[in-house]
Formats: sequence, C-alpha cells, structure tokens
Amino acid sequence: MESLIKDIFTNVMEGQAGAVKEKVQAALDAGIEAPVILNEGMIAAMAEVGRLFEEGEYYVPEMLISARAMQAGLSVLKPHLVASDVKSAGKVAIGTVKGDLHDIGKNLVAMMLEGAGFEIVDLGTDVPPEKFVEAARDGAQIIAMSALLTTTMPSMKTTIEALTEAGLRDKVKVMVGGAPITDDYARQIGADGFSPDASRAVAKAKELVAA
Ligand code: B1M
Repeated sequence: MESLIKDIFTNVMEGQAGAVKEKVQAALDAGIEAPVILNEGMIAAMAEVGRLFEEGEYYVPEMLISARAMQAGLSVLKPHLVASDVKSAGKVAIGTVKGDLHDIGKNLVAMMLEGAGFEIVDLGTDVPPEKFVEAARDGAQIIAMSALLTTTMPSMKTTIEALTEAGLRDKVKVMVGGAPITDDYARQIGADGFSPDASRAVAKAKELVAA
C-alpha cells in the first residue's frame, strides 16, 4: 500500500503521466482511499516540485510535466472524489485570476464543489475582473477566485472592486483561495470567505450560500 503511494509521489515528480494513471488505479483497486492518494501521493509531490523549483533544481518545463502528470492522475481519481449526487446546492463561477495560469488547485476545488451538488461555471485561467463580473450578472451566487502567485493576488481585490462598481457586490458571495492566500488577506480585501484547501472550500461554499 505504502509503496503505491510512494510510486505515485515519484511518478508525479518525474512527470510520468501514464505511470501515474496506472498507479492511481492500482491504489484504488488496493482499497486506498481517494483523499489519501490525492494528499499523500499527488499534492505532496507537487509541494516537493515547488521546493525543487525554489532551489533551482527544477525549471518551468519540469513543473509543467509534473502538472500534466498530476492532471492525468486526477482524471482517474475524479469519480472517487465526487461521490455525492445532491443537485443544485448553488451556482459557482470559478477561475484563476488575471495573469495566473495555475489551474490544478482551481480544478480540484471545482471538482469537489461539483461533487457536493454545486453547478459550476469554470472560467478557466487568466480571468480578468470583467469576466467574473459577467458571471455574477449571469446569476452565479458565488464568485470563486484562485491565485498561486503573490504577483496575481491583487487581482482578487480588483475583481471585488469591479463587482462593487457594477452594483453586484451585495448580490454575490466572494470566496478566495490558493497557496499564498490567507484568512487575513481575504478579510483585508473584503472577500466573504477563504478556504485553505478543496475539501474545506465545499463547507465554506455551503455556508456562504446559506448565509
Ligand atoms: Co508555478 N509557481 N509558476 N507553475 N508552481 C508556484 C506557485 C511557486 C510557489 C513555486 C515556487 O517558487 N516554490 C511559485 C510562486 C511564487 C510566488 O508567487 N510566491 C511559482 C512561480 C514563480 C511560477 C512562474 C512565475 C515561474 C516562471 O515562469 N519563472 C510561472 C508563472 C506562470 C503564470 O501563472 N503566469 C509558473 C508556472 C507554472 C507552471 C505553468 C509550469 C505549472 C502550473 C501548471 C498548471 O497549473 N496547469 C506550475 C506549478 C505546477 C507550480 C507548483 C510547483 C505546484 C502548484 C500546484 O498545482 N499545486 C507551485 C509550487 C507550490 O504550490 N508548492 C508553483 C498543487 C495544488 C493542488 O495546490 O494550487 O495550492 P494549490 O491548490 C490547493 C489550495 O491552495 C487550495 O485548494 C487546493 C487543493 O487543496 N485552493 C483553493 C486553490 N485555489 C483555491 C480556491 C478556493 C479555495 C481553495 O476558493 C475559490
């Protein structure tokens, strides 16, 4: 069991998408729970990739192939992470903010929300404030923004300001997250909610819709 998780960790780090898919399936077949495979195998590997990048041992291409391997593993894991079939918990428009191309965390959050019955409008990456505003106008109850770069975090504030300017701020809830985002930062920019990870994002979204 442990060696399968270790293999997944190593294969994500080495960017071996085919092997990751195979090992994730083998781990599921062996009865290892999907959140364990995700957190201890795949997310842990991405953290290690980040560390190696910081130390100058990995470069952007290595990060990219690891990201592809992680996405490949997620495609196998998805049905096991989104088990629930409750419908219409609310409508969420989610995207990675302007200037930011990181989408693995955003995709995970979207996946978990979908599994909890939320209708998801995925705006993709590099989403400018006006696109979030448009989504709010189209009836999204929650605007969910992800940012992975300290340089792109300010776009969350700009988007909240754009929602206010469009007269929509009191009609939607704003939820933010991503590695550099904190509860304090969320409060500082006037967001309604923050979550440090995808599973807590579901609880937070439910809370925001109920409020
Ligand atoms: Co980049 N990158 N990257 N990168 N990358 C980081 C973020 C970095 C921390 C690496 C490092 O230096 N250690 C660093 C940022 C430093 C900083 O700003 N402080 C960095 C950098 C510098 C860059 C470039 C600038 C590099 C360059 O070009 N010189 C460049 C920027 C490109 C751009 O966006 N404009 C760049 C590019 C890339 C790739 C394209 C190669 C690739 C992304 C591919 C992709 O996403 N499709 C990439 C990757 C893979 C990473 C790391 C290694 C992994 C990110 C990841 O997917 N983690 C990352 C290092 C790290 O994070 N330790 C790094 C796994 C994922 C599941 O976690 O996204 O944090 P995460 O999501 C979590 C939570 O944060 C939360 O839930 C998720 C799961 O529980 N969450 C939310 C996320 N969004 C949420 C929203 C919510 C709620 C919770 O509500 C709405």
